[in-house]
Amino acid sequence: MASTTHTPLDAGFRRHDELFERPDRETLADGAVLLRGFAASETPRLVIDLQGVAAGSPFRHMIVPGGHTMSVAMTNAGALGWVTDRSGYRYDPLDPEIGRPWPAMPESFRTLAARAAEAAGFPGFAPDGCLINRYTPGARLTLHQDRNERDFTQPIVSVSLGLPAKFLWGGATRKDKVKRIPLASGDVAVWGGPARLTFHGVDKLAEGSDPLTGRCRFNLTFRKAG
Ligand code: MD6
Ligand code: FE
Repeated sequence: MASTTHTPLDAGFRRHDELFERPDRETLADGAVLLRGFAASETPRLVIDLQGVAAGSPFRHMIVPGGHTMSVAMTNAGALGWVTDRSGYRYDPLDPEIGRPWPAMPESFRTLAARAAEAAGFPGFAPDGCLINRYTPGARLTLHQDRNERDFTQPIVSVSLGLPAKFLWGGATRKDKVKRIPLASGDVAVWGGPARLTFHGVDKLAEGSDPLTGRCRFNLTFRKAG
């Protein structure tokens, strides 16, 4: 007959499970989770579809309101694209470079974003925009909040493709201590709820070459912007 008595050994294992999370799911904060390798099997399809998007709306280095040119090149897919110029940040239904709507969001993007959000506890995520970032060695993204979206109840889903990066994960204010979290190709971060306005960024990309993307890291961030 099975015993429910906890021996010291059982207690030891249970304690281990509580202290060390599964390596494929790391909680960054309340509302923010890193799903390691969640998109790993889909990275070739995602990169092909991303190149299709960039064929319609090419990557470009946008200008921030202060006048500096970003080291990260960007484009967008879906109904609303995130843009910055001297006048500020906004979501725009048109690609200002070509005066036409952004390319449609690929089905592979949409379904991955919804699956990842659901796995993170945000069912029914229906993104209307995907910002695509392209980093080459030396490029970085300074600490910022994503707050141009209308509805902060909806999470952001972020997919890493290609070269690894160090994600900078801060707190609710710019002064909070910043953690450095390694991100690999196929990793997916989801954050929302109490973590939705966390300050974050990407450290200067190290030199390297990836079999899928070459000397490049791509990041897809899915948003419900409108
Ligand atoms: C990047 N990501 O990983 C930049 N923003 O290249 C972001 O700025 C970001 O990963 C909001 C939510 C998730 C992110
Ligand atoms: Fe961001």
